[in-house]
Amino acid sequence: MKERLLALKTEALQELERVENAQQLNDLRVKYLGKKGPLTEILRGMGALSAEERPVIGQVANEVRGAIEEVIEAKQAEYAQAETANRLKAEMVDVTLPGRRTAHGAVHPLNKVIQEIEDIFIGMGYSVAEGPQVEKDYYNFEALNLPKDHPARDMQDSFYITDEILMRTQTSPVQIRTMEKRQGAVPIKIISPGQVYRRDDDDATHSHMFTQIEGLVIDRHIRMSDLKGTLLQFVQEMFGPQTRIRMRPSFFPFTEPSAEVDVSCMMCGGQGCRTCKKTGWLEILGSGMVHPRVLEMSGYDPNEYSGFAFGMGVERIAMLKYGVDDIRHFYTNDIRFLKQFVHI
Ligand code: 2NM
Repeated sequence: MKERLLALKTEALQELERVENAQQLNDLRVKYLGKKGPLTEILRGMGALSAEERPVIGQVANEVRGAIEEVIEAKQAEYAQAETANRLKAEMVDVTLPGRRTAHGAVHPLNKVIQEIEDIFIGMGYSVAEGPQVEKDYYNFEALNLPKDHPARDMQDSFYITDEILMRTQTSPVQIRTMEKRQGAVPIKIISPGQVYRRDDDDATHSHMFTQIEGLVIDRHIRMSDLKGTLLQFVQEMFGPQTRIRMRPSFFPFTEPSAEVDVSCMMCGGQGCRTCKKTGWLEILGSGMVHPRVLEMSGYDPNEYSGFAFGMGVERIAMLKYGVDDIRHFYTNDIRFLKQFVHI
């Protein structure tokens, strides 16, 4: 029996020498050490041995098993290592390779200017209010002291949806809605940015849709100097601390008195250049003290409260700021135009 065991060991080790892969190795493990293998069979037959022989043969059998196991385990480790090495090689990543650039969007120049203006007014305690672009005639005209027969309400000038509903022509209806909602409470300090619509033929300086920001302040004792100080603070934050303003008398149905506000040209500092047509001034704002009838219609007693309001075109400011020569660039979405603002 000892001879059989030693022969088995020699045979197994010889066969293991010739093994070429993990599969073959496993097959040999099953063949020699498995439940149906010769070693198991020999051990099972040990019951027939004498008490003297049993431990001797048992020891030899264990040695044979141990020798075969040792070779199998060594080879298994070898194959496992080789497999790991192969996988690492196959999955190797060169972390020093430059990455692929992904295309990414950017904030539209008009939205950049809106955000900048919002930040300035938020810094002065204002809130941002928004409202519908499809608006009732009442909020867009009637409540702004533009009665039915007013020339500015010409059907030719606005996009009407029905007799009573139109695309808003300013963002002032947002301010009327705010006054209504606040039911006479003060203070109101809001700005309202958004798209507005007018029936115009598009050209380099006109668009049937454009962007406006209007502001409204209502409280007790609000006067023209508050308007002037607010707008001076705004333009100095927007265009630089050396910026000056001048106010010229004007007319709007919803403000009295009304004023057109010019800023000293940010291109030449007021010296006169192409941008300001040699005048040193640029017209960028309309403004005034809220008309008593406007206050009254929206629930504010004009004997107790007063307010100022102003409005500006965002495209015009963006065109001045970025040197854009055609308003239509803002809407045609030519990627070559938009890309110029990615880093600004
Ligand atoms: C402007 C110019 C002057 C204005 C007035 C109002 C309201 F609702 F209070 F009556 N909101 N905005 C206003 C005043 C707008 O835009 C050129």
